[in-house]
Amino acid sequence: MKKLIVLFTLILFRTNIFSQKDTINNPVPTQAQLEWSRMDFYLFIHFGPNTFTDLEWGKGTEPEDVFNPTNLDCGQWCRIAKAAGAKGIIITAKHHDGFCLWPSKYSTHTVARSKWRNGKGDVLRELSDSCKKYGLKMGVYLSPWDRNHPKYGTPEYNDVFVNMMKEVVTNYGPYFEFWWDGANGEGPNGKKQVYDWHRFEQTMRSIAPNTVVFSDIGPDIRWVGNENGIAGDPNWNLLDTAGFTRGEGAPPNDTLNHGNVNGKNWIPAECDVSIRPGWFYHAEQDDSVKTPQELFQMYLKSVGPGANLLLNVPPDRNGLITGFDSAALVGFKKLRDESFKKPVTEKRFSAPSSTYNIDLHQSKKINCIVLKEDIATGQKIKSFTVQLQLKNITVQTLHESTVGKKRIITFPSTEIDLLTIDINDTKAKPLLSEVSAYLIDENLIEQQ
Ligand code: FUL
Repeated sequence: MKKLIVLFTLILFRTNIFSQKDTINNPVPTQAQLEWSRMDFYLFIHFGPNTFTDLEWGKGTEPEDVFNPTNLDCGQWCRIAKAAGAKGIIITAKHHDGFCLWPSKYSTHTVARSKWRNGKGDVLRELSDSCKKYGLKMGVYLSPWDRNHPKYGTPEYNDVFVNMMKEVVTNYGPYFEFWWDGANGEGPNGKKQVYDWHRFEQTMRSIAPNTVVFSDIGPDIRWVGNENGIAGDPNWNLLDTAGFTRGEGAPPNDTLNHGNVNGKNWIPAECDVSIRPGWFYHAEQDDSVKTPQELFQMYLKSVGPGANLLLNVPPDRNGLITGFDSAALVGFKKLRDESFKKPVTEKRFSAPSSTYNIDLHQSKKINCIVLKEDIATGQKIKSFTVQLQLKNITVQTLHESTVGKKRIITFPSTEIDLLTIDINDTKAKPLLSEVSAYLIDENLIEQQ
């Protein structure tokens, strides 16, 4: 009996140690983060006075009448987003110039003071209604930096910002994502603001607990460290934020790009990038819209290493997305469809293993592999090897790092009949949930 008790205690003790080992430093995503991770690709809309003044950073002194789209149609934005296969739209409700695209009670620098629709217009209302109509998720960018607001640089501005957050969440939500830009400077009086980030975070948590909040360092989603649409390899969904602040006090760009392998917080990366050189519309950039092929390359470099792609498509002075941009977006969607609609092979797994063999039963050419890790219980795969084999001979071995929610690997077309994935190094027991292989247009693969 004594022996049995000792054995039982030992088993309990062991189980405890293992479960502790699995939970210690194994951050997991919240349900909202998990759902966000599945979105992969959505649009960013930069729209406001800058659209009409040809500036990128408005000064905040622009008269409200400057904002006057002649033919605004948020339905058109949504139809284009749908045609592009984007899952949602995030709009600059207020950029650094402080102009509010909705009739805020907490500022005089808003659409209500413009001639546009006799001061009765409301871009957030229209976009919110259109997103619901077309089944798109909506997000809002609200710049903390405000070059117009007279209270900027005083503690009262924190009240203004909190009130504005409440206003846009309550009147036009729900949102899938809320965006705090890290760019920061002086207000109209030359004063700098001491932001009450703690209060801002608490406000968002209490009024929109299912909305993920983006900034350089989260709390939910991090900046990827560049504006070129390139996520790191490896790409960890984890980040250490202790001792860092938003803006200038953020971790180095390289850290934001890769994340921290042993990071304490689940804060995955989002790649924000513009389809044009600028964030706002400038007519002279009509011939510099990225091509479908360039967008596809960007997809491989952002969604490919497991980040989300937030692609900016700025409407013009009519309030419409131009034909240049929409053609590029539709072309981009066609390339994704053609590439990923028909896998050469596709396998799902439900049990963890260190080796996965995928027998094609006949020889076939592939040049792309897509892997998925079940991240609901954390991100665990540190490195893996892919062996491409034909008639029992290994024709190529690829040494790779992280997997995460999705990992796309491309390589020159290779004829194979067996694909072997070996998980080499892990943080804890991982589950590779899916592996599929494709033969995509060779011209879409950049030679490495
Ligand atoms: C930056 C801003 O300064 C740019 O104007 C743009 O909004 C970009 C997405 O973020 O920090």
